[in-house]
Order: sequence, then structure tokens, then C-alpha cells
Amino acid sequence: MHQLNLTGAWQFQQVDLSEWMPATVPGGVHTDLLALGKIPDPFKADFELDVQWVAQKDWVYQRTFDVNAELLSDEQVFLVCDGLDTLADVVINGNNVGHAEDMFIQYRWDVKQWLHAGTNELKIHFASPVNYVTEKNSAKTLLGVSQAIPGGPYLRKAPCQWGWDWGPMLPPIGIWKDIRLEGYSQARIQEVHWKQIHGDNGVTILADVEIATLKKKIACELRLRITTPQGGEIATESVIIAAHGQISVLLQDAQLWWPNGYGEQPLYEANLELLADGNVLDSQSVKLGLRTLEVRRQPDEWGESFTFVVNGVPIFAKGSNWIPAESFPTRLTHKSMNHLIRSAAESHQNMLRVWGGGFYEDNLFYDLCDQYGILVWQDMIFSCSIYPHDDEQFNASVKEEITQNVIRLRHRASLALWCGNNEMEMGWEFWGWMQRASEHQDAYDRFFHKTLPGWIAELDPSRLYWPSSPSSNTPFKNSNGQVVGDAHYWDVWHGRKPFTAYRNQYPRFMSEFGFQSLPPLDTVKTYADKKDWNMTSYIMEHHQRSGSGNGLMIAQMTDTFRMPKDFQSLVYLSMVLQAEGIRYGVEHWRRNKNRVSGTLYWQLNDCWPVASWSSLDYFGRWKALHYAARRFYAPVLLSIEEQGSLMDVHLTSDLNEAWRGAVHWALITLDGILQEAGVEYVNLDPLESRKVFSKVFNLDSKQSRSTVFVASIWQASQQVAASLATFVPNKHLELVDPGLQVQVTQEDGNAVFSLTSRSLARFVELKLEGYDVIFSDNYFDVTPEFKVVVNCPIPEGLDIESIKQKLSITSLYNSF
Ligand code: BMA
Repeated sequence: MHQLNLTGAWQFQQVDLSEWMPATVPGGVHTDLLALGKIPDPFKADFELDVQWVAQKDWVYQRTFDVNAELLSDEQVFLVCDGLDTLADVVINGNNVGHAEDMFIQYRWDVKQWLHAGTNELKIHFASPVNYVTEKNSAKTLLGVSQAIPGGPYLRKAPCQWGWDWGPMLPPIGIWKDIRLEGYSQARIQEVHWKQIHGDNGVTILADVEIATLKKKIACELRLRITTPQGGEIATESVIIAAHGQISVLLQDAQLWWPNGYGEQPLYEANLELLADGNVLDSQSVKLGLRTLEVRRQPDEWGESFTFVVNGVPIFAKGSNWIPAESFPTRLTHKSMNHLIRSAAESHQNMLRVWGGGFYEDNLFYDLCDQYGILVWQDMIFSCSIYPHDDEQFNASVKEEITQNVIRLRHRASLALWCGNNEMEMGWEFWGWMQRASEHQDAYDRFFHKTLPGWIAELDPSRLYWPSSPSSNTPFKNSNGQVVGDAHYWDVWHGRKPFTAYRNQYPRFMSEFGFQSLPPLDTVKTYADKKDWNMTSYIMEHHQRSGSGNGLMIAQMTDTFRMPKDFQSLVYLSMVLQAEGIRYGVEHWRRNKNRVSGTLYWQLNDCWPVASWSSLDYFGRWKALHYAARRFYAPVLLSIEEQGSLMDVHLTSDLNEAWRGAVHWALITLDGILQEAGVEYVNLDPLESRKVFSKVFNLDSKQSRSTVFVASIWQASQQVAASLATFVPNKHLELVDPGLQVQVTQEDGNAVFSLTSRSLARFVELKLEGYDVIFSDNYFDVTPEFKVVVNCPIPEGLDIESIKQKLSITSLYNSF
């Protein structure tokens, strides 16, 4: 196989202007214009509105390339475009090569007949996606989301790129993935289906291979080489002649792959080569994690379970929802992607849902999920809208898109489930679609309940197909119920219910629920000038896409906290509030893990700087929620279920082995005077959740405002976790200046912070001004007489003295 890479420097032109300008591929019109200083940064202020014209224009990309005799001597030379976004016509040396209209498809055209030795010219014309969908939608309107450019569902392009309730209206245009020439002779690998068969003797890795033979009757040989996670090699060979063949290796001492927190993630490398006369014609390499996986759906006292079971062990899915990490996806670096997935793993997450309003993610995303042990709930790319499933041409494109992506991803250890769409089953049942769009219901029904499951059954019978998130698996019935299937719960947030409402919910699997916060102040600074630092200023509301979301945050905030004294305190409180809300829900569902099998909060990440439900902002900064996730998703969870004067303490274990430890509890005044205390010694069974302590504390009104209940868990002399509950809302606590003291020392490249206080300090926030460090914990409580020790890596160029100077500490007391 010969290759010619065609990424790098190109030129581009606005079709109605004559100027050719330098471009970068992969890339897009917006980022190319930005690099040239021709448009303002659309993420700043409201400049998004000033660049709307970009996606309303047609554009051309072009480059020349030299073809050598070697490539030309191949029998077939393909132009391979891994991704064109979206309406593209491809021309080589003046000849039309092909047309593209689905950004999720890899296009592959045999272009040998149009190539010549020496310099060749490649042009790709992109038609305006906005004009295309606007025209279609004005002929026949399709229901969609109100924050988006209307008509998006007509085009196979990431739905959120038209705008969403957290995303800007900035549909990119361009060559968004790799592009190259590939030359083949004799034969090439058409398709491989990697399978793993778990038996008593070990695990068999089997490759089911389709060969495209270019010349008849050629004798081809397949060679499979397996490298173990430790680097040892196991090889096997076999000869095949036909277009189809199988090759396999039995691994006797197979090391199993586990979700994060349940074991290791050993990955075997499988390398498959296609040879003729000793020459390698084509090859493919994949990394394989060996595990069994099923979604256990068994009748029980509450209905039907929905539990992911890996290697026979039921997993409580701890995770969040993933959205595209960049509005302009080609800007996302390997480093940023790694940071996001690693951050998910560092907060003990073991599942991400690739939500159906984005795209089938890049291979790198799944590489990282395999590596960190993150299971993937993969939606197909349909979300919250009516799609033209009655159009055969549309369905044909979708078929190609889904076939390619299932083939690309089905070998992944991390991939856990295929889901038809996001919230469209709900749309029919609850959003009035039956009345407003009834003519589309049959096509929807056919596609998501028959056609698509049929394709999945053929392409990947090893995985469950789930029609929609949420769904009860019965078309148009109880799609968001608590008896069968998954659920989305939005009454807290959209419905303005208090966080306590989470405790009335017992879904079988909670795949979405969320609460917003502002991003950290350093992120706000990137889009709002100081004069706009006000929750209801025009710019702050421009960077808020969920209706009156800023008002919702304030309302919920004043239920819990006192009015913040300034903007900085508002930002801090909004993050603490979000963390508290999601903690409240997750702790409840984890306590009920025998009934609820997972929680995926909405949402892990952001695609631009904005107020949103994310725990990691656009720059990857950890909000208070992400630190809270590290606590509420810990393998052994300590949670206090406070109910007025009653305090119940629970332990919930996701450990596959027994756990022994001590639970210390105490009733203390805010300034640290012990009222009552005790210890419980606990033996927890593997995967058990249990109430370990319960007591009513009868306090009068004054005492309830000046007393809190604390609990901590200990193993040997090590404190593993601590938690605090109040008898009144935080706003009514009689907090005084906690007099926080911090000692900073150095230990193995880390700065170590030892904090003490003379009165309760709630939600203590540490910051190193000007540096994005991740602390081992943040937004924690410090109770008097009890030292809290946290650390962070020392950023390059800083020493302990400069860290002391840059350290700022605040707590709830300072917010009002
Ligand atoms: C759910 C998601 C998204 C949305 C989020 C917040 O509906 O599926 O569509 O962004 O809630 O409203």
C-alpha cells in the first residue's frame, strides 16, 4: 500500500470573491479566517453574531500535489477523505470526483484515471450548510431545538453545531479530518470484524476478514500477531484464497480488562497483515481489551433492571454526558482530549455517554476510554428533532454512516451500548410531536424500532441496541419512567424544583440530570469585560443559552445561600451550588444501588466558554462539581441522609472485595465544641450499600443554626472520607470568620497545604492566581481542631515561596 498525505497547507477562497488565502487542513473556514485576523473571535463578547455570515457563504479549498510513478503504478488509487463538513464537491484536475453530504462518512473514491505524474490539482467546493437547510426547511419545516438555526435535521452534520442550549450557532465548514491518497495493488483489507470468545481455556481473539481482490485468483496470506500488555509476542499465520477468511489466536492466560475502579485495563495489540508472495499488501492494528459485557435486564420487585455487567460483575455506572469538546472540532488537541478523559477517570468515572447531538467521536476519544477504563454509551447522531426518515436518499446516507462507524468502533473494549437517539422517544410522547408532526411518526417508528436495530444486529450482534435515551424499550410508551429502562430527570433545573426532589426519584438508570453554574472567573474573563460582570448583563446572558438560566441559578442559590456580596462571590457560589445539587442526587442513587444502576450527570464538558451544566469548563478547568464528583463517585462512599433532625449515615461500596473500617460521627458547634460523638465499626460486603448509623438530634432553633453533624470514615489510622450535614439551609448558619490558617510545605514535587480554622469554614476554595492547577481536593469543609491536608503539583517556574504569594483562599463566609 502506498500513501500520500494531503493534509497541511492549502488555500481557500470565498466563492463570490477572487482572493485566495492560506488555509490549514484539517481545519475549517472559521479557524482559517481567525488565523488571518479576518473575523473577530466568536467566543468573545457577542462576536458570534458578527460571524454568522461565514456559514451563509460558499467556499473552495484547493491545493496541488505531486504524484510519483510508484503511486501511479498501483492498480487502484483512492482519494480518501475521513471527513468533509459537509456539502462538498470534489474535483481533481478539472474532473468531478464525487459529492459528499454527510460529515460522519469516510468518502473513498478511485481517482486513478484522473491522476498524472507530476503536479496535480485538488479542489473541494463547500456549499453553505445554512442556505441549504434554510431552503429545505422553508419548503417543509422540521421541528428542532429553539436555540438552533432551523432546518439542521435536513443535513447529516453534528446537530449542536447549529446551536444548542449550551452551544453557539457556528456551523463549521471544511475538511475536518484526514485526507490522503491510498494506492493498492492485487488486494486490500476491506473490513475486519474483531471478536473475542471467552471460554474455559482462555480467550480467543478472532478476526473475520473481508478482502477486496483486485486481480482474480491471487493467493493471499493473512498474518495475525498479538502483543501482550507486557510486550510479549504471540504470532500465528494462516493462508486464505477466498475473499473472506478468519484467523484466530487463543490466549490461555488472558488478562481481563475492567472498568475504572474495578480492576486494570490491560490492552492487547493485534496486528493483521495481508500478504502476497511475502509482500505486505495491507495491514490493520487495533488495541483490544478482553472482557465480557452485557446489560442485565431482569424482572425484579421494581420492574426490570438495567445493569451493565462486566466480566460477571454488576457495575454501578458512575459518569457523565459527553458533548463535542470544541465548537470548531479541528482545534481540539490531543492534550486537551487526554485531559478531559483523564479528568473523568480521576473523578472515579467509569462511563461516558457520547450524546446524540454531537458526533461519533474521533478514534483518540475511544483510545483514551479503553486506556482509562471508561465505558461508552454511544448514541447514534440524532437529537431532540424530527428527521426526514421518510426520504430514501437521507436513509441511504445514514445507513452508510452508521455502517462505517459501527465497523470502526465495534472492537472497542470500552464500547458498551448502541443507542438510537437522544430524547426523541420523549418528543413523541411528551413534547406534542404526535399532534404537530404526526406525518413523520411512521417513518420514525420504522427507522428506530426496525431498520436501525436490524443493521446493528447484523453489524454488531454482541451489543445491546437501545432505541432512545431515555426509553422503556416499548415504542412511544413510558419513555421516561422508573420501571423499565433509563431516565432523564430535569424537574430540578428546568422545573425549578429543589434539590431534595432528587430523593423522590428511583430510575433504573439515570442517564441525564443536571444543574448549571457559571464557569470559573478566569473563564468568564475571556468573554466578558469587567463592566459586564453582572448576572443579567447582556454579555452574561449571551453566554447563557438555556432560556432564563441565570435567573434559575439565582433562585436556587437564594434557597440555599445568602445573596452573594459581589460578582466573584456569585461565580464561586454558583459552582458550589451546582456541586451540592448533583452530590445530593448521586448520593441518593448510590445509596439505592440495588434499584438504580447508574448515574450520568449532564454534562462533563463544554464546547466554548459559557454558563452550563458542565463540571469541566471549555478550558478544562475543574469546577467545584468536578471536585465533588471525585468525592461522590469514590469507590467507598460515605453519605449523610439528613431528614430534619434525623441523621442517617450510609456506606456504599463499589469494591469487589469486602471493606472494613470505622465510621466516626459527631455533633459539633460551629466553633468546634463537641456535643456528642461516637464510632461504629463496619464490615461491608463486596458491592454493598448499607445504613450504618441513625440518630435523631433534637435541637432548638438557635442550636440548629450553630450546630452541624459530621461523619468520617477511617481505615487503620487513615481518614478516607469526611462529610458534613446541616440542620438548616447554609444561608441560616451562624457562620463567623473562620480564621483559616494555611501552612505550605514541599513534598516530592508537590506543594502541600495544611489548613486549620477556629470556626467552621464551608466550601473552602483554593486558587493559585494565574495558574490552572488541580488540587487533590477543593471546595471542602474545614472544621475547627481538625487539620485538612491537600496538595497540588508545583507548576513549572514556581517554588514554595511564590506559591504562598499566589495562593488565595476563600470560603462560604467570604461570599456575603
Ligand atoms: C437534555 C440533553 C440536551 C440538553 C440538556 C440540557 O435534554 O439531551 O439536549 O442540552 O438536556 O437542557
